[in-house]
Amino acid sequence: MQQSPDQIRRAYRQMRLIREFEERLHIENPKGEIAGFTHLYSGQEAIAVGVCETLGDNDYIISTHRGHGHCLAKGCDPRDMMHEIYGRADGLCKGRGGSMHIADLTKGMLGANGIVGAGQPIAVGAAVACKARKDGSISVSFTGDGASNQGTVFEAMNMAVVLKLPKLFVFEDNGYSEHTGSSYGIGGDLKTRIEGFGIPVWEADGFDYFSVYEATEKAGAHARAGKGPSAILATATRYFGHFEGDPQNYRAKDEVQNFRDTVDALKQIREKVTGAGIFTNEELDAIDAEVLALIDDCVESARSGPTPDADVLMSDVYIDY
Ligand SMILES: Cc1ncc(C[n+]2csc(CCOP(=O)(O)OP(=O)(O)O)c2C)c(N)n1
Ligand SMILES: [Mg+2]
Repeated sequence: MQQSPDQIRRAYRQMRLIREFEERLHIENPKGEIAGFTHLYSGQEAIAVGVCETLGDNDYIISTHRGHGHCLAKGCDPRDMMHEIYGRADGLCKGRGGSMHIADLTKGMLGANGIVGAGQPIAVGAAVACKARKDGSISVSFTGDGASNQGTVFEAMNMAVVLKLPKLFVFEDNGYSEHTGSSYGIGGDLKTRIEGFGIPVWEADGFDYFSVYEATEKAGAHARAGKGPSAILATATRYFGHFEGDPQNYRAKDEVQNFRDTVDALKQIREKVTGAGIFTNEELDAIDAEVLALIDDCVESARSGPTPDADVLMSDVYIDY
C-alpha cells in the first residue's frame, strides 16, 4: 500500500458514498417518485473509484447506462445528482436527463449514456482534444461486458490505435449483459480481443480498490506517455438486478450474498487498512455515519425540489454559438 492515509481515506469515502447512494435508491425506487429506468452500480465501486482516483481535473471520463458510480467517483456532487435522478429543476442537468444522462463538464464527466457502446466514440473525440492540448491528459471510457460486443467499441479501439490517442478503455465484466451471462455472450477471450487491436491490457480484480488503482496507474501512464491507447479489464458483479425491478430469475439464489460475504469491495478495503494499522474500525465507522447522513439530506431535499417548467423542454438540446 503506497498510498497516503489521506488518499486511502478519500477512496474509502468515495466507495462508501457510491454504495450508500445506490442502496438508498434501491429503497426509494419502488415508491414511484423516480421516473425512468434506474441501473445500480453497487458491487462495482472499486472499479470506478480505483480508476478515477488516478485521474486529474483535466482528464475526461464517459460512462454507461449504469453511471452513478462513475459520476460520483469523478467528483459530481451527490446532492445535485440525486436532484437530477428525481427530475428536479436544480438537478445537475436541470432535471431533464435523469439517471441515465447525468453529465458534468466542469468535472470532465462527459455523460452517462442509455445507448450501449455509444460512449466510446465520444471518448475517442475527447482523446483527440487531449492529444491536441498536449497537457498529458487522457480520456477514459467505461464499457460493460455486453457493450464490448458492440461495433462502436471496435471502431473506437481501432481509431484510438490508428491516431495513437491518449485513451484508456476500461472494461467492466460484471458477469451479465442484461440477463445473458458474459461467459456465454462474449465469443473467445476479451483480453485477447482487445490485444488484437494492438492495445495493451492490464487486468484487475474489480472488487479490490488497490488492484484497480495500480493497474490504472500503469495503463494511464502508457496512454499519457504518448504510446497510444491502453485498457483495463476488471471483473466484479452487480449486487442488484440489471434495472430496478428486474426479478433476476437467471441468478442463483445465494449468488449475490456470497459475493457480499466474501469479496465485497468495502469489506476488503476495510480489512486491509485496519489490518495494516492505517485506520481503526471506529474511524471508518465515522466516515460511514457521515455519508449516511449526507444521503439522507440528498434524498430529503430531492423529494421536495421543484420540477422544471415545460417551456425549458427544448432548451440545451443543441449548443448555442
Ligand atoms: C445499442 C443498444 N442495444 C441494446 C440496448 C439495451 N441494453 C441496455 S443495457 C444492456 C446490457 C449492457 O450490458 P453491459 O454492457 O454488460 O453493462 P451492464 O448492464 O452489465 O452494466 C442492453 C442490451 C441499449 N440500451 N442500446
Ligand atoms: Mg455487464
